[in-house]
Amino acid sequence: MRLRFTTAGESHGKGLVTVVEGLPAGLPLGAEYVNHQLRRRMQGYGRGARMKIEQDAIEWLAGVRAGESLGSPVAMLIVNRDWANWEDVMAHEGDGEIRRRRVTRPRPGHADLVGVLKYDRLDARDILERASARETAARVAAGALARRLLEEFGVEIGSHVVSLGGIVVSAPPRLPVPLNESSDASPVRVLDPEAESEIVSRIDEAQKNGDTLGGEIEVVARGVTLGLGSHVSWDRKLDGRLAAALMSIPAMKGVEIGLGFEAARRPGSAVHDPIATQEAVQGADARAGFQRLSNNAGGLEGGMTTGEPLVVRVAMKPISTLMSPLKTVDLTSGSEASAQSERSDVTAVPAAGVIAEAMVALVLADALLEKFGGDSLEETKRNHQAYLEAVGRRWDGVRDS
Ligand code: EPS
Repeated sequence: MRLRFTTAGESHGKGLVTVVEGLPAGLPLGAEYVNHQLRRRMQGYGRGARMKIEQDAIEWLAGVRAGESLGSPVAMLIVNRDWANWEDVMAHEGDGEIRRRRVTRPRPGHADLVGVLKYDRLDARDILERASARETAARVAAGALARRLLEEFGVEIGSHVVSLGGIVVSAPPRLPVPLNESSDASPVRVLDPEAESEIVSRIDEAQKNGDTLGGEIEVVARGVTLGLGSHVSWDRKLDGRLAAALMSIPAMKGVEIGLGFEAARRPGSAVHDPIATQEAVQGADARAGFQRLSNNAGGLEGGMTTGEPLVVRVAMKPISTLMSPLKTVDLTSGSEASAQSERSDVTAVPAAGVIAEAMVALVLADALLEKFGGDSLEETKRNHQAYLEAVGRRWDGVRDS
C-alpha cells in the first residue's frame, strides 16, 4: 500500500485524529479544502441534533508547511464540540467505575452486544463510542487529501443518492458534470425533484414512527487514468480494493460495480462493452485511441481501470438506533428489555455519499501512487505523463503499420 491512513477518536471524546501517510511532497493543501468536504458530510435531511452542535473543521498537526505537503505523515485533528457535554462521562482518568450514561440494553444491529462480549466490557458505551459513524468525519478529512492529489491528475469524484427508504430515484441517463454541484443542491442528494419530495415525506414519516431508513448511493469518478490496479493477483485487483473500502463504512451491506448484480441476470452480449476506435465515436473522451460504446463495466476490467468513468454503488442499512426500540436483553439483569435509544439520525444516506467518495478517493490515490510512485508531486506527474505518452504512441504504431 502506497497511501495509508488511520483514525483515532470516540464519538463523544475530545476529538478525531487522522494520519495519512504516503502523499508526495509539494501537494498544495489548505484547511478550507478539507473543511468543505467535512461540511458536506454534515448535511442531509434526516440527520439528528448532533450536527447542530458540531462545526467540523480540521487543525493541521503535522506534515504540512507553507501550504504544501512535506512528504511526511500528515496529521489532522477534528475537535468534537460535544465533548464539553461529555467530559465527565468520557473522562480519560478515573477509577474504572462508570457512573453516568451507561448503555446496558444493546441495540440490535449495532456493535453493542458482540462488542461487550468480545472486549469484556460491562458498558456498551465502551463499544459504541468507536463504532459510531462519527469516525467517518476523520475518513472524509483523509479522503480530502486523496481527492486533492487526484485533482492534479484530472480526476473528479462525485456521488448521488439512487434510492432512499425504498423510493427509487430516476436519475438522468447522462449525469451532470461536475456531479456534486447538482446533487449537493438537493437536501437528500438526489437528481430527481419528484423523488426528492417523496423521500423527504418518507423521512418525516419514519421520524414520527421512531424508525430509520437506509438507501443506495452511486459514486462516479471521471478522468481516472487507464491501468490503475492489476489483474495479476487477488489483492491488487481494484474491484476488490474498492469493495473492501466501501464495505468498511459503518452500515454498508453491499457494493455493486457498473451494472453490478444486474450483470448476472443478462447474457454476455447485453453486458460487455464493445470497443471502438476513437474515430468511431466523434468528439467522445477517448482513452489511448480506444473507446467503449457503453460502460456497463463501470470503468473496471480485469481489476484495472479502463479510463471510462468509474461507477460504484453502495447499499446502506437503516441506522440501528431506533426511537421505537426493538426487543433486547438487559446486560445487568439478564431480563427482557427495550433497546437503548440514544440521540441519532433518521437517515444518514445523503452523508454516506460523501463518505463513500472519500473512500473511493483514498483507494484511487493509493493505486495512482502505486503505479506512478514519486517522492514529489512533480516526479509523480512526470511519471504519469511518460506513461500516457507511451500508451498513446502504441496506438500510433498500430495506425501507421
Ligand atoms: C455522527 C454522530 C453521532 C450520530 C451518528 C453519526 O452523534 P450522536 O451519537 O452524538 O448523536 O449522530 O452516529 C450513528 C449513526 C451511530 O450509529 O452511531 C456523525 O458525526 O456522523
